[in-house]
Amino acid sequence: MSAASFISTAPVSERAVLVGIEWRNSIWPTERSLDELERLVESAGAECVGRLTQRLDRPVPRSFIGSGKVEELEALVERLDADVVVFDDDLTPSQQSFLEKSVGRSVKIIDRTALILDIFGLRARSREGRLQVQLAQLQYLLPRLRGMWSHLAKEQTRGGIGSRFGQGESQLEIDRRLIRDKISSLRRELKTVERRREVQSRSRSESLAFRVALAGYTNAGKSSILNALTAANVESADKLFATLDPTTRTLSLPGGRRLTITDTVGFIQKLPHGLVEAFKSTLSEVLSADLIIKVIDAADDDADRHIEAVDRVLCEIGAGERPAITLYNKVDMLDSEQRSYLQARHPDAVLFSAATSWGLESLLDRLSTEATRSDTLMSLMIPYAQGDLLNLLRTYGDVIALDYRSDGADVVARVPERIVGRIRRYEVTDR
Ligand SMILES: Nc1nc2c(ncn2[C@@H]2O[C@H](COP(=O)(O)OP(=O)(O)OP(=O)(O)O)[C@@H](O)[C@H]2O)c(=O)[nH]1
Ligand SMILES: [Mg+2]
Repeated sequence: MSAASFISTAPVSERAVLVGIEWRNSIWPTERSLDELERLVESAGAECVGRLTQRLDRPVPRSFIGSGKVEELEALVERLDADVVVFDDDLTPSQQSFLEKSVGRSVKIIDRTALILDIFGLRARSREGRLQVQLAQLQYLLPRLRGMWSHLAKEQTRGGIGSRFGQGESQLEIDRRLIRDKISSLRRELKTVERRREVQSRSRSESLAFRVALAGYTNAGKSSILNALTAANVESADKLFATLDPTTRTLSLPGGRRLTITDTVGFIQKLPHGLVEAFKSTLSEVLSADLIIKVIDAADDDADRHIEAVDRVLCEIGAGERPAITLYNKVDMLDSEQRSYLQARHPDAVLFSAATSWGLESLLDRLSTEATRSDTLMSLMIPYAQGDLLNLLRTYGDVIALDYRSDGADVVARVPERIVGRIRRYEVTDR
């Protein structure tokens, strides 16, 4: 039997056609944007079979693309036997339903936002993450119900058996009401979960460790960095939005000082606003960090645009002014000349490779500089009965000199801001 005669049992993946617009003043080349859209489609488990682009000044109100392009799309979908068409820009509900009718053949018409919501739905694991995604999905769906129920509405105006059910309230209205109810109940549930998170996060912010958050473009290697620095064992994968839920781990710097590091959901160009809104509480980990590490994929040609997108989202969540450093990851993919060029262009950035740990020492050095920036140098006399304070200094600060005297430990230490208050009464000022 030849290999070709085996029947594959793998699920057949959906076949997608991508549609992108070359906007007149766009700074991002359409093909690049479509490359990213293709990766999103693959991350959702589908396959790209074709692309269509059009140069436009602004969207056509009724159909988004011109009527000639709609016909072209119809023909392309037919020829390629596609199941779904993905627009790289947001469609209004009426454009979506118009296109769905025009293209016909029960082909789904979706946009980048719907695709991202779908991927988030596939990835959400924690209860909070699932609630956040469900909420964003239903909010997206609500104004789009008309298209889905238009055939039923038609039945009702025609009259006859079945059309009299639910008099005074069309199926569409019933469904809208059900969805609104569901949205309210999700909001309530989310509030409860968020309150619990606030308690946890407050206890973390009261924790004495310096808190670092990894933020950055999706697939830049945030989870890999967490794994390289700590034995976190977080899933890292070559797909977009592999991580949704935040993970926090502790890291001890070479001098012994303890930090916490949090890995979070990635950002992307044209990230749906509703999703940023929905994930605000997850992203609050970034907002409350003492230091944000902005992770950039150094091997990506679009690195500069990624930085812009990351800065935009950080501003949107109110973290634009937080202390931050930039880390170029994946420098194992660059040769030494490219590395030198990158470092010369961004003298303040850290170069690192999570894959090979290249640059680990300078990353740890930099973290140490940042973590000790607000330290106070103190001379202390700590009574032996307060031995735990000495441990506290060793774990969260740096003990520089230690002399055991008869009346206690004579210590010189660099003390982090949040510990100074606890230790001040043992300070010796007359030396
Ligand atoms: N060559 C190379 N590949 C890397 C490096 N760091 C990460 N990768 C790869 O890049 C891909 C994405 O890594 P992740 O750590 O999942 O990226 P992430 O930023 O957490 O991505 P999301 O969670 O999807 O936002 C994976 O295939 C990693 O193996 C690196 O330093 N060098
Ligand atoms: Mg990740």
